Amino acid sequence: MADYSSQTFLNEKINLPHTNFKVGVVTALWNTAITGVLKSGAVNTLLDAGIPEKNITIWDVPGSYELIYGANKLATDGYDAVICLGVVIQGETRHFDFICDAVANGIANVTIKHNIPVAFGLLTTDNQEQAVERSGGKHGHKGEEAAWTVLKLLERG
Ligand code: RBF
Repeated sequence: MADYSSQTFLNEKINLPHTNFKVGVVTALWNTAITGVLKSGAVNTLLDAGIPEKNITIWDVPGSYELIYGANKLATDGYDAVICLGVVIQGETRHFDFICDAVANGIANVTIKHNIPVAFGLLTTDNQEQAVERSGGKHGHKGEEAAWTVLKLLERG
């Protein structure tokens, strides 16, 4: 039976028209042990694609909710793409839903308003284990995948 869970396209090589793109990597500090891994994966993927280090801005914001501000600020400052990374873990209260909804909608607004790729690299999990599995574990590396996503869109120039 076909394995519909494996996103093999993520291994496709990216051929950028040039490597002058300025890319922002905005990372939330909450659950920093995991968001740090997402960030390293994203930055390494950009470097592997030929984006020079000087063109990559790394900005750590307090929580995932602030990813919206970070992305909007960098987009306003003329960045070609922004990668947003965060981990929201389900707690006992309804904050999880409010934060996840706000970030999803906020980032969507930034990508539409500024017409640049903005990656939604937000893990929204029931527990820490699920987040670990998605940051280089058995469910892939969502930091690398978020970077691949913006590169794939920048490929068009
Ligand atoms: N930020 C995250 O990135 N991940 C979380 O799991 C998370 N949980 C939160 C739970 C509560 C109850 C609150 C008040 C905030 C949480 N935040 C979390 C922080 C949030 O993204 C934001 O930084 C703050 O609400 C300040 O605007």
